[in-house]
Amino acid sequence: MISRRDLLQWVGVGGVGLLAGAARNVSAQPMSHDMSNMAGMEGMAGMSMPSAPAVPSPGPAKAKRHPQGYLPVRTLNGWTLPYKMSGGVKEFHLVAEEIEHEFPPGSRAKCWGYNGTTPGPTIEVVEGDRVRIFVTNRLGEPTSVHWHGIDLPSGFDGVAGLNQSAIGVGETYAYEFTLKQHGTHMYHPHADEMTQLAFGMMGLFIIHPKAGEEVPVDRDYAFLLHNWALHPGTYRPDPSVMQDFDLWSFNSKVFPAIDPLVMRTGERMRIRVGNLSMWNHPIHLHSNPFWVTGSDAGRWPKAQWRREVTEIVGVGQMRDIEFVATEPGDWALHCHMAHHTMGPMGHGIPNPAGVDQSGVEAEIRKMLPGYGAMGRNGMSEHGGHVAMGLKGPENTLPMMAGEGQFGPIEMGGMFTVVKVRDDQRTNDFTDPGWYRYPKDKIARRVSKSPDFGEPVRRNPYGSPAQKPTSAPESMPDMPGMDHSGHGG
Ligand SMILES: [Cu+2]
Repeated sequence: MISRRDLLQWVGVGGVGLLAGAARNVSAQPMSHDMSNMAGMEGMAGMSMPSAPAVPSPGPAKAKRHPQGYLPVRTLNGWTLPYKMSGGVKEFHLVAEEIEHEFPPGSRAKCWGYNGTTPGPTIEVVEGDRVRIFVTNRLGEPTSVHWHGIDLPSGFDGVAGLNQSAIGVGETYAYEFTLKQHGTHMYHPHADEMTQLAFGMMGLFIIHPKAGEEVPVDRDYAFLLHNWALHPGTYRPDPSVMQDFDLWSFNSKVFPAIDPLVMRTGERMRIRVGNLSMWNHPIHLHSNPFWVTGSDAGRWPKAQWRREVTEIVGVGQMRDIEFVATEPGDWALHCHMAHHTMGPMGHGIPNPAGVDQSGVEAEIRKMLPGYGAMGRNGMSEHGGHVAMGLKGPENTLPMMAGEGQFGPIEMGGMFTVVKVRDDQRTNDFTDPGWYRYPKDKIARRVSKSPDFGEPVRRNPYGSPAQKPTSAPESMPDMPGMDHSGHGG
C-alpha cells in the first residue's frame, strides 16, 4: 500500500518539518498539572494554584505524519474516510443515507449524511493523487455529488441533469479524476440541494500540497458551518426555512457538544472553515490575531496573508486561518452573529426588556402551568432557569447552555474553545480541562457597590427628571446599599 517513493517523500518532507520545528522550539514552561480534580472549580477564581515541581519538558516530539508526508487534518467531532489503493488509484466509497444524529444530548434528529454521519467523513489526499470515489445512494430519492472547488473534467462535476444522470435509489456511481491543485474543499449533493443540504449532506475534501509547506503547521483542524431548522418538539429538519434557523453548528454539533481545539503554547495551528449554510458567518478567534492564509485556492502566497481577528466565511466559501499561540488559556472561537451562538428561540415575541411582567406572569400561568416571564433585565436569567431544571419542549435545547468553571457560558450554537496549554504534548488532542488561571492574571472583583469609584458618565437618564427611583428587580440584595440612584 505504501510505495518506496511514498516513503522517500515522507522522509524528505518530515525532515524539513522536524528542522523547522526545532528552530521554533518554544520556551515552554513545563508545569505538571493534575487535571483529575478540576471538577468543583467554581468560586476558585483568584485562588493561587500550588506550583508543581518542574518535570522534564515533553520536548519537540514529531507530529504523526501520513506516509506521503502531510500532517493529517483533524475533523472537529468527525473522522477521515479510509481508502484503499487499487492499481495506483486511491479508492474511496461514500454512502449517502439517512442517519440518526445527535447535536448534543437532548436534541436528536433524522438527518441525511454519508457513511453514518453528518458531516460525512473527510476525504484527505495529496495533489497529484488519482482518486476513484464510489457513491452509493441509500436515500429514498436520487442524489449526486459535486466536488466543490475541485479542478476536474466536467463529466465528474456532479450537477445532476447537467453533468450526469442522477444517482438513482440503490445505485452506485464512480467518479475518477486526478488532483491538479491543493487546498481546502468540500463535497455536497447537487440534486434536490435545498433538502439534501438542509438535512446535513456535506463533507470536507482536503488536498495537501505535493511539495510540502514552507511554513509548517503543528495542528490542522477543519470544520463546516451549517444551520438547521429543527423546530421545537420535532425530529426532522425543515428544509423550507430560509433564515430563522434553530441550530447553528460546527460540523453538525452545537455548543457545548463541539470538541475543543487543543494546542501547546508556541505551536502553529491552522483552522480550515467551510460554509454550506444559508448565512455568511464572521468567525472570530479570541487570543492572538490570526493570518488568513488560504481557501479553495490552496495556501496563498505569503504576500497575500492578512492579519485579522474575525474573518467572514461566506456561503460556499472556504477560509484557512493560522495563528501561533503565545498565551496559554481558554480562548473562545465563535461566529460573531450573536444569534448564531444561541440555541432555539422564538423570534416573534414582544420585546420584554424593561417590562414589569409580574402581574401578567400570574395570569399566563393559569393557562400555561410552569410559564416563567423573563427578559426584563436581559436574557441572562434563562441560564439560571436551565440550571434549575426548567424543561422546555421535548427534543429541544435551551436557548443558552454550557457551564464554565466560573458559571454559565450562556452560548448555544457556533461556539467552542481553543485550549492553549504550556504542557500539551505533541499528538495529544485530549481535552486538558479548564485552564488554571495564575492569581495575578485573572479579572477580579474589587467592589460589590454600583456606587464604586467616580466614573465619568454622560447623562445616562436623558435628563435629571427621568432618573429612575427604583432599582432593577434582579439587582442582588446587598445590605446597607442604596440602590435609588441606579436602574434601568
Ligand atoms: Cu454565524
